[in-house]
Amino acid sequence: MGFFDKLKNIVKKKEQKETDKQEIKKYDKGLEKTRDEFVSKLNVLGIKYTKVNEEYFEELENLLIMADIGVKTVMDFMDRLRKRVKSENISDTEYLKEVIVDELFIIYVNNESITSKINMADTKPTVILVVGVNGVGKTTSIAKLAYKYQREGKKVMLIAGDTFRAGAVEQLKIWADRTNSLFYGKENIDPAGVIYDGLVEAKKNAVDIVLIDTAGRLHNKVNLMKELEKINKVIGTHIPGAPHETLLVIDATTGQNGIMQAQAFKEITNITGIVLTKLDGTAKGGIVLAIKEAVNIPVKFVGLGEKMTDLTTFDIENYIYGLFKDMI
Ligand SMILES: Nc1nc2c(ncn2[C@@H]2O[C@H](COP(=O)(O)OP(=O)(O)O)[C@@H](O)[C@H]2O)c(=O)[nH]1
Ligand SMILES: [Mg+2]
Repeated sequence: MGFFDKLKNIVKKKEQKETDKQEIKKYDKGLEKTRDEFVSKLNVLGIKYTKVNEEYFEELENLLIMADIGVKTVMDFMDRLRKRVKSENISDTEYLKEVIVDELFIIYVNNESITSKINMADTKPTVILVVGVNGVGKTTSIAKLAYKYQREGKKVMLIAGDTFRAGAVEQLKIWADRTNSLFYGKENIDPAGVIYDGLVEAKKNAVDIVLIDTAGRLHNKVNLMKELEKINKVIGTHIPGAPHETLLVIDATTGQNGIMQAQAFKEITNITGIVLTKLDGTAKGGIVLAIKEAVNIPVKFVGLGEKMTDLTTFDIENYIYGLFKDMI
């Protein structure tokens, strides 16, 4: 049984459980733009060519590249698709759509252990460092994570490591209040010092999860590397084994630029997961697959809107469902 058939069963099951149903809805809504663009074009292609031929393949290839899936991934995908068409003697483009869904899933899973799980510390607090360039959605994602953990009954603390940008500390403070989280932050002083003091407070208050916001605007790579090294050292000295996660935030609407950021950050620090924001704002939701291709770091969370509830653990089944629900 291919993934397409499995997906049908999965969706049927998920529609019966209220919490799962809500999750599917988020993906459904958040991927609307991508779906409208990609799936409607795929349908048009199926009407234009009822039989699979070379022109069909070429148009399909363009379509995938336009969805920001990543050139190498698209090439591999097309190779595999051509082979399958040949070996299984597929000629019907309607049926081929199912095979496409199947193969896109295989790309992502591709004999890697994909885990969206957050590495929780054995002894609290769990420290999550959040990095990324300006405007990608770091602070918003921290707020959304705080809200999520808070609802799970955890004691959360936010530390403002973006100390030099006007208003950044205050912005995080507001989110801390809204999410009932503890807060530590001071303006215009060395971030590593603020983080150190924040961690002391976190331990004193028996906090479960510490989320650390950072600045995204250091003039060059060497500076950024030094800054992150210093921050990591402070965290690790104070809490052995921490940070337990370093999440890189990428704005899905920035396409190739976002991929380049992921590559650059991977070189300067140990990124353990990606938060892909603003998927709702792009028709190029294929970037999830491109990131996998470019850096092979798991996408752990996706932002599917601006509300606090709009950040969700990345789930490949829900994602594929969101893209192809009209076909299921
Ligand atoms: N539509 C949408 N907007 C988002 C999402 N995540 C963040 N934003 C918006 O992106 C803008 C910048 O976010 P901010 O957290 O301040 O970015 P930072 O500079 O990285 O801390 C804000 O207007 C957010 O509301 C998302 O998943 N979807
Ligand atoms: Mg910020």
